[in-house]
Amino acid sequence: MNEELKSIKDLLRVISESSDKVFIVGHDKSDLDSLASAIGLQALCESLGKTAYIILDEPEATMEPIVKKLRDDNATKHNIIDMSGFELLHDNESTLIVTDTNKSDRVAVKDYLDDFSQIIIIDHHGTGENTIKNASMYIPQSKEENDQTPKVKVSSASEIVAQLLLQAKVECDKDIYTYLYGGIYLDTNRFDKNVGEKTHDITHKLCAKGADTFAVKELFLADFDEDKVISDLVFNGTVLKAYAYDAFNNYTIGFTLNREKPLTIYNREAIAKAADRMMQYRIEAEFAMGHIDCETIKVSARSRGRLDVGKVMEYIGGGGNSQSAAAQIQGLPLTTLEDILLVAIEKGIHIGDEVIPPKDSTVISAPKQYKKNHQN
Ligand SMILES: [Mn+2]
Repeated sequence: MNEELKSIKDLLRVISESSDKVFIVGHDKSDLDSLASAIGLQALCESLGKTAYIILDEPEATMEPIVKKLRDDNATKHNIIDMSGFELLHDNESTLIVTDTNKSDRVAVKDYLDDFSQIIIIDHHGTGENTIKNASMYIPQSKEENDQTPKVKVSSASEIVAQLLLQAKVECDKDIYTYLYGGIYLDTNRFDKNVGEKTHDITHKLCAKGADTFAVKELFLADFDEDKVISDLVFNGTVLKAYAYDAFNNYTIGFTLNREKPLTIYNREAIAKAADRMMQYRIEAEFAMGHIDCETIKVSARSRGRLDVGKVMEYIGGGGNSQSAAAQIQGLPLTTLEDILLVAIEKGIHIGDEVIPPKDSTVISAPKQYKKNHQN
């Protein structure tokens, strides 16, 4: 049976009364809210005389840069361990605190849930089928019964943990207030959504305690850098071509690649995001491509669905559906791949079930260099 905790006071009491050894875990694919709330909880547990460990078990390669930075800065200070550390340290007397999720399949310790003497869940997401059983839960519901307008009760796990630290009058490192502010900043999309009555009050108190709002903005600059790479690729490397199929159907297709430095290596995400970005514009379909290592080119294709990009990607050895598809090609220069795609489309593009060759094509927008080499 899950026991529902009604207030911050109840939650604080349950944590105070828990065992001397505590493990704290957030959700997989950790983010700033998940890890910041875990760090705050670790400090709270220590102030209550417990030994508390944070479990963060993610492959280095896919760990978010912000999470990696927080982990590296705090591994020793806040006992951040991975699953091998957990296996050495846990015993049947220990308590587990789950933060920022309530789902059993999203926690690193999913195979050990029966081994804890007690589980406490702190979350701001709705419960469901996979909600961890036999736990004490503090999950402020976002919607009252019979209430048509959902009221935001709490923005984030970080907001709850900030309330806990304030309630318990724990004096922390300023860094912790900064991280918690960052967790709220992330989950409210910079105070744009899910901001509840208490959220402003709590963030005000975090600032009064010394949260460095400037540092939080700095933490988020990593996103800006990634965005710039994508923007550069999109705005400097896109050719827009209009293909006329009949008097009424004129389809504009985007081809995006780094024409100036074709050998530039991108991460896969960046190419997919460039394709997604292009779909904000008035085009029918988009092909974004770039090297993901010296040998391999990745193509991400998107369409509104009228032009079947899945079929086009199959033609070059990839796959997907009519609206979203991809391919990886080896041993081919990037510009040759673009030419192959152009020929494939000139030969006839899949529109629904039919293959229809265009009657005419016009370059409607392109970098100067491209225009010089491809006069119509
Ligand atoms: Mn969250």
